[in-house]
Formats: sequence, structure tokens, C-alpha cells
Amino acid sequence: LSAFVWDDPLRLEDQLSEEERMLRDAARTFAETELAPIVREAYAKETSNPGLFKKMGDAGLLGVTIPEEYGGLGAGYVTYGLVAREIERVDSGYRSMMSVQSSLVMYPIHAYGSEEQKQKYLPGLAAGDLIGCFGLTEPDAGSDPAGMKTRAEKTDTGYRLTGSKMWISNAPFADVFVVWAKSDAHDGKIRGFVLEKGMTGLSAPTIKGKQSLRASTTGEIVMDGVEVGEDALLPGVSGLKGPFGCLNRARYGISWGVMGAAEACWHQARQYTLDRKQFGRPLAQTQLVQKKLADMQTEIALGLQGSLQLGRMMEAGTAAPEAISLMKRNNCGKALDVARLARDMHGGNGISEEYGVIRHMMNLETVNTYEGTHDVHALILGRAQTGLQAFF
Ligand code: TGC
Ligand code: FAD
Repeated sequence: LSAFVWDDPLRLEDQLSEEERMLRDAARTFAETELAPIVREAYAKETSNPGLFKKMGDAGLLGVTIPEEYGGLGAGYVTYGLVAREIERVDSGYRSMMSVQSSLVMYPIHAYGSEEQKQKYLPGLAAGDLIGCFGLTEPDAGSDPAGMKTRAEKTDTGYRLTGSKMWISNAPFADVFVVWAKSDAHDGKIRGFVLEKGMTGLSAPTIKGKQSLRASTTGEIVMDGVEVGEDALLPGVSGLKGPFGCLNRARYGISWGVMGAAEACWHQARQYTLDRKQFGRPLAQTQLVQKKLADMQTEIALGLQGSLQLGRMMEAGTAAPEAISLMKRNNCGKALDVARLARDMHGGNGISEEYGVIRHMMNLETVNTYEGTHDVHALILGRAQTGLQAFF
């Protein structure tokens, strides 16, 4: 038997290829040098720097799975997950910026777009010269996107879009808007459209006052009769499976990302309880604290193994959407538990911005909700094993 590695008990490291480790290390260096130094102020002031997209693009972190001919990295899904984990180790908001661009904007343009759309948008999005957003959720249609009201009416030259989207990451500074609407010309089916900043009738006001994910900018998308040409329609997909195909990739990435946030909280709590003495000994020398640390270590090690296996299945084409629901749901819930424990173990200091644990905890509330809430994923899994629909 071999020696125990406390921070990698199931030897994730040994299960990665040389290339995966190298790209992971590059993402970690980027996160430590470019993101960690600015996150505290960004979170406090609720500001996000759109210039970060260019930096992420230069570091090769946008469109990790998109082929090189369109400016992507052409790497596998495990690499994408490892990158998400490193970025979210700093902040879930920065991982959000990256994963919306990669999974929710570049992926649909690549998977469902025409060759002209791919050539027009993907290289700029990969470089971070263009910023993208994804509009599915509406004020009255969140967990139930089939209830969306946004409409695309046929015109002589294309379509006219009317409606509004709510809670859209990156929208206020986005150049490229992938939006989903019910199209009259396609029997009312949901279709994807690519809109561009500056189009008449298109605006994206910022949502202020978020108490979570404050380092990521979120907005509405208001479409007041936006006229687009036929070339704005994503030709390759029709129906809800269009947006869900994108969500599968993003949800998978989140399952890795939240483990990064959880690891940050766990390591921070371990160090804090080693350093802090009460009743004449380190807090880490108490049974209750050691149990909490053991729980954190166990859940994170298991969560990472699950995400790795899911990533290998994605690469082999054997991952079912329900398996993605299982990992997104469980890892988000466990990460939130870990962050809450870490916050508690820091005592009063746990609520200070200095230690970062309450920031992660607040962020994870959003991550547990977006891309399908914890309970909605339970209903997806319940339906898959009973054959009974419990949504309505
Ligand atoms: P349902 O009848 O289940 O399915 C309708 C059609 O869609 C297909 N489908 C999928 N296809 C591929 N992958 C999946 N995961 C799919 N799930 C469903 C399905 O096969 C069917 O196709 P067809 O051809 O037979 O019509 O639809 P439903 O209306 O009953 O759905 C219910 C439910 C709850 C499963 C679904 O609506 C759901 O998942 N709701 C959650 C909504 C959600 O995740 N929204 C996310 C918005 S984007 C976001 O949050 C970005 S945050 C990003 C960041 O900042 O990081
Ligand atoms: P609701 O659907 O109203 O749910 C409220 C509660 O009811 C939840 O607890 C839910 O689990 C529960 N519930 C719902 N249905 C059922 C049921 N049938 N049975 C039992 N319980 C149920 N969306 C985008 O399209 N693009 C983005 O870029 C994006 N970014 C986001 C960024 C942030 C910061 C946030 C907060 C959200 C973002 N979202 C985005 C929206 C997100 O996906 C939705 O908030 C999420 O899908 C939940 O929808 P809702 O907020 O309308 O909640």
C-alpha cells in the first residue's frame, strides 16, 4: 500500500493524462495570478471586468472543447472540467463568465450554427474579443422554460423578436446574444437566434443588488421588436433539446467547478483550525472539527471521482443527461454543505470578506439554483427511475 495523500485521497492526479495535468496547471496559474488578486474588490463593489474575457482567451480558457480550426483548444471534456475547477476555486462568478461563453454560446454556434455563423463568431469568442450570453430564462419561465413567452414572428427578410429574458449572465456587456424564442414560422417550436449588440430594440439592463455571484455581471435581455435576417437563425436544431444540449455541457462543467469552490473552503478551514487555539489547543485537535474535516474530504474526493467518470463518459459519447443531472445536483449540494461548514468553523471571522468562505457560500446558493435547481434535478432523476412525471 502507498502513503495517504490527504488532499487527493483517491489519487485523481494519477488518473489524468500528462496533457490534462499541463492544461490544468496553466488554468491554476491564470486563476492565481489574474483572478485571485482582484476578486475581493470585485465582489465587494459588485463589478466585473469585461477585459477578463480577453485575458481568459489569451490563456486558452475559452472554448476548451471547440476544435482548433474555430479558435478553440480542441481538448476533451475532462480538461474543460479541470479548468472550471481551477477558476471556481477562486470564485463561482468567474467560472460562470467562462462557462457561459464556452458551453452556452460557443457550443450552440458550433453544434447548431451554419458555417458562416461559425466563421463569423467562434474565433472572436475564443479570443475573448467578443463576449457572449445565453437567454433562456424569463421572468415567468425559469424551471419551466417550455412556458417562455418570447416570440419570433416571420418577416419578409427574416424574423422580429419580442420578449424579455431574466437573470442572464454577461448580458449587460455582451456582443453576441444566443436567445431562444417560440417561432411562428416553425409551428411555434423553440428556435435559437444569434443577436448582436446595437440592434434596434435590443437592450440588456444590469440587475443590481445581488448578494451572490457579485463578481459576475447579470442582466435582463429586452427585445422590443428586434428585426434580424434569416442568417440569425441557428439552423441545426429545433425544440427544447436545443437549449438543453448546451445546458448538458454547462451543468457537467459546474459539477467540477463547485468542487473547486468546496476545496478552497475545505483547505481554508483546515488551515484556520490548525492555527486557531481555544481551550489551550488547536481547534483542529478537537473531535468535532476533525469529523467536519473528514466529511469535507470524503465528499470532495467522491464528487471529483464522479465528475471525472462523467467526463470520460462525455468523451466516449456514453453520458446520459440524467447522469449529468445526478452529478450537477449532488456536487452543488455537497459544495454548499462544505462551504457552510467552513464558514461555521471560522467562527466570527467566517463572516469577514478576508477569509473568502462566506463569499463562496453565498455564490454556491446561486450555483445550486441555476442550470436547473437542486429539486428540479431530483425530479429529473425521479422521473428517470419511476417513469412518472412529477413536474406537474
Ligand atoms: P421534457 O419533456 O423533459 O423535454 C422536452 C424536450 O427536450 C429534450 N430534453 C433534453 N435534450 C437534451 N438534453 C437534456 N438534458 C434534455 N432534457 C430534455 C427532451 O428529449 C424533449 O425532446 P423532444 O424532441 O422529445 O421534444 O421537457 P419538460 O418541459 O418536461 O422539462 C422539464 C425539465 C424540468 C426537465 C426542464 O425544463 C429543466 O431542466 N428545467 C430547468 C431549467 C434550466 O436548467 N434552466 C437553465 C437556464 S440557463 C442558466 O441557468 C445559465 S447559468 C450559467 C452560468 O452563469 O454559469
Ligand atoms: P423557479 O422556477 O420559480 O423555482 C422556485 C423554486 O420552486 C425552486 O426551489 C424550485 O426548485 C422550485 N420548483 C420549481 N418547479 C417545481 C416543481 N415542479 N416541483 C417542486 N418544486 C419546484 N438563465 C439563463 O437563461 N441564462 C443565464 O445566463 C442565467 N444566469 C443566471 C445567473 C444568476 C446569478 C442566477 C441567479 C440565475 C441565472 N439564470 C440564467 C436563471 C436560472 O437558470 C433560474 O433562476 C433557474 O433555472 C430557476 O428558475 P427561477 O429562478 O424562475 O425559479
